[in-house]
Amino acid sequence: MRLSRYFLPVLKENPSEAQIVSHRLMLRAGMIKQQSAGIYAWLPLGFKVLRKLENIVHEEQIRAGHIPMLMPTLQSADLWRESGRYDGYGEEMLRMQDRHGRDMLYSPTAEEMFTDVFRAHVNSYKDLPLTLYQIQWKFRDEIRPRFGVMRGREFYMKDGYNFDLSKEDALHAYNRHLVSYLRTYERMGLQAIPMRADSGPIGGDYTHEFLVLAETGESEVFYDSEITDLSFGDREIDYDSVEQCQAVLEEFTSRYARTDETHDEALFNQIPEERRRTARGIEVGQIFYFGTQYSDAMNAAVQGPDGKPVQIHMGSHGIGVSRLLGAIIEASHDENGIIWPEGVTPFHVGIVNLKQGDEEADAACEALYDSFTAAGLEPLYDDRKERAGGKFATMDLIGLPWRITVGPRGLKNGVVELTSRRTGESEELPPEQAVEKIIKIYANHRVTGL
Ligand code: 5CA
Repeated sequence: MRLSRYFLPVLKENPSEAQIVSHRLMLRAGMIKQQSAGIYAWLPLGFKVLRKLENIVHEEQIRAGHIPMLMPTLQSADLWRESGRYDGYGEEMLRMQDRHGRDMLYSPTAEEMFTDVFRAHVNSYKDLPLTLYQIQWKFRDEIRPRFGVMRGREFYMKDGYNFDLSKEDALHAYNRHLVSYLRTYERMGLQAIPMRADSGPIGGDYTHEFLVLAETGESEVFYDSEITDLSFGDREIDYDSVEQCQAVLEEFTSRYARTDETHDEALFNQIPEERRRTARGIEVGQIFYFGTQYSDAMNAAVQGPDGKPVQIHMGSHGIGVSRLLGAIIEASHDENGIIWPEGVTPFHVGIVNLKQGDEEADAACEALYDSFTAAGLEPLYDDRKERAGGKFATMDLIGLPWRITVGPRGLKNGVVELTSRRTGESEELPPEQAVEKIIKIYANHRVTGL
């Protein structure tokens, strides 16, 4: 993409309405624009990152054997009356009537609708296990929408639902989700810690929240510091293996890590004092096993081998896809702007032309642009007739992890400058070597975008 032809409405001034750094930087970098309280327009740069996060989630869900589909955002209230949640859900649910006076609602989550699709089409034990999921907009009329996309009213969520024949099978689905979530967050450059949590209006006894540690997080968390040494890394897991998924669950959940809702001071105090940590965290996902609560209420059973009906054990599993943008920025920025992890960056490399209009500089930039594009990478070329200082400031603000600076002086010596956004370190090298280096860096971070 050439910056002169892109739509990147960056703001020079700090917007006064933003209280936390991620919200401020998303507004300043031209990623989002507020349309109503807690409802945002996703401008091209924000939309690009949102799509990359969505694609990572899809890739990891499909790897775990889960099946993507799409539900409508508007649902009939009748389904929710059947499950018994319509009255209890309260003011967070946005309710409306259509022209015939039928009660409708904007989905805050979709247990009922998935259970409804399941009961309409699945009749036999032979069709299980089954996990269906979607990535779709949700609406919760939060009493205090704040911090930009972090607590929105309209937000983008991956929600998945497993259907199993026994508690044992459903707990395997739970463990499988935990493993796939660990992989997902790591690919996004995040450490998200599974913590024992409270199940709230979704219900059920088994639930973990995934939290990214950040001072601006809304949850208070308590954990054993050993947990932050764990990393999933690039291990290959057989998602069908009960033992392998169980082993990962035990590794990542055996140490003390709880949100304030489930915190137990006496247990916490059994950890050696130097390892006890109290901090704040951003909840980027949650997994639940809730048994037969919805399948019973909605008569979703299948026929077992002996012809008798078998109850369905379910769980649901969510990732806050739009919230993740805020969480990543909270975890990765400096005073000049965002620092995108390679796995989610909107463009892979920025090209800054120090002297637009200079024949040699222009030609060198075009050649770099073509090489990256041919290699399947997305460069952002700042080809505007602007001062170098302004170009650097924009690149720093939008946070591309790598920048190549091209100017007549360097070109005389056959070199360009390659700069890391994270460390600020620069090196001079011939353009072909800079290209090679960037291609190598991204070899393990391929995500298709827009
Ligand atoms: N049905 C279950 C799992 S699919 C469910 O709704 N879980 S949830 O309530 O925990 O939401 C899943 C994730 O969505 C949360 O972990 C959080 O990351 C994100 N989320 C929840 N509310 C908001 C909100 N108001 N703004 C942005 N993200 C949100």
